[in-house]
Order: sequence, then structure tokens, then C-alpha cells
Amino acid sequence: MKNIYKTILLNREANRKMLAVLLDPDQCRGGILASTIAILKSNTPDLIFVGGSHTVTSIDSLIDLLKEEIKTNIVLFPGNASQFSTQADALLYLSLLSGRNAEFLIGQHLTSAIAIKKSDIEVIPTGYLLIDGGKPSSVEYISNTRPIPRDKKEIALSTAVAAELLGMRLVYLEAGSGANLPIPSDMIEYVRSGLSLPIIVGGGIKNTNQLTEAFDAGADIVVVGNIFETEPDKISEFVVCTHSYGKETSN
Ligand code: 1GP
Repeated sequence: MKNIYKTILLNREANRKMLAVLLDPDQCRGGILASTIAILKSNTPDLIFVGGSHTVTSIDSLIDLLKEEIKTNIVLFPGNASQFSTQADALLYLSLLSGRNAEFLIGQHLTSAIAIKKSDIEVIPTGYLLIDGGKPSSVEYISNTRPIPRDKKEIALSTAVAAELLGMRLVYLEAGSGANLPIPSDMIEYVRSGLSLPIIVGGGIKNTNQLTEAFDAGADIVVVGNIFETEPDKISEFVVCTHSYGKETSN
């Protein structure tokens, strides 16, 4: 079994930021999938996340294809228990802590728990916090939960610290795929200041300025998906930006 979480911790210690490219099997098919894979082969991100809040297409076949073609870690980012696949390297075992829907706090977990335990996948328990991204998100609709308001950084921090105290290993600040507004920098900074866990930030990041802002504010991993569905060529720019982050100042 690979130890992806350990790599995340080591990178964090060394202030090496990570990029996760999110592929939603429903969106990433046919010609788009072929061109995306071709680009990912020569511009490989640290992680590829696979999943989506409303994915109906088979996850297994996409993961098989990705593993054949690209040398990187494939991490499941499931919208529900049906998206579990033993083919992936790791699983974000997500609890939607910003919401009060028991189904996404524990219900989906027990549906998949035995299969996960029997597999040798690396499980990374993750506190998942939905933040208002300026428009209704699929996560909000599907989970029937309300996001944390953008100006309530205290609520975000309390929720993130609760995740830490509950033994979770990562906190994911999510603005929703295709959000109008990414997670506010001051919220990332505030959560960073009071939390010991690595932070993932995603939702609505469309250019490398926004990527750098999230890193500057304290994100350890940034997830980008939506923009690459229409502009896969941008992947290389994001990979270069992530891997050169901080190098100018440290030399
Ligand atoms: C969505 O955080 C991810 O769950 C990525 O968001 O698709 O907007 O890049 P985008």
C-alpha cells in the first residue's frame, strides 16, 4: 500500500504545495478524456482525484485507464458509497461536517465500510466543509445541506478543529465545483492559524493567480477540475505553477 498521507505531511513540512486534478467520470469522456490523458502524461499533477457529487458513470474503468497511462496517485473523492473502487490508491473518507444530514455524516460510511476494510486501499478520513461559493452547488443540492457563509470564518475554524479532535486527517474547504467565487483567502488563513491538519482547498479556481492565492493563504493541496473540462491545456500551467511555488523566495 502506498502512503499518500505521509507524502502529504512530508510535503507540508517542506512547504511543497500539491495540485490535485479532479476528473469527474461523467464529464470526462470520449475526446475530452483522450486529450486530458495525453496532457496529464507529460504534465503530471501530484494527485488525481476521481469522483463527483452526482456521478453515474463507472469509476473503475476510468481508474484502470488512468493507471495504465499516468504515473501518479489516484485518490477517490466520492459523492457517495457507490463510488468506492478498490482500483484507487487512496480514498478520501469524507464526512460533510458543515451539514446536518446524517446520511453524509455516517450513513454512506457504513454502506461502504466492510468493502473498504477488506480492500487494501489507503483510507484518509477527511472533514469536508462546504462554503458558499456564490451560487448553489451540486453538493448543496444533493446533500440537502446549507454551506457555511463566506464571512463566517469562525464557524469554518470551529468545524475544522472539530474534525481534528474527532481524529480526521485532512480538512477540505470546498466552494463547490464551478463556484463563482473560490474559498476566501482570509478564511483559509484563519483556519490555517488554528488547525494542525493539512488543508485541501477546491472549487471555482480558474487561473494560477487564484491557485497561488490559495497556497499563500495556507492551502497544502489545491483541487482543480471544472476549468480543465473545457480547457485541458491549462493543466500544464497549473502543474508548473504548483511545482515552482516558493522556489523563487527560497533560493
Ligand atoms: C470540486 O473542489 C473541487 O469538488 C474542484 O472544483 O471543479 O470548480 O475546480 P472545480
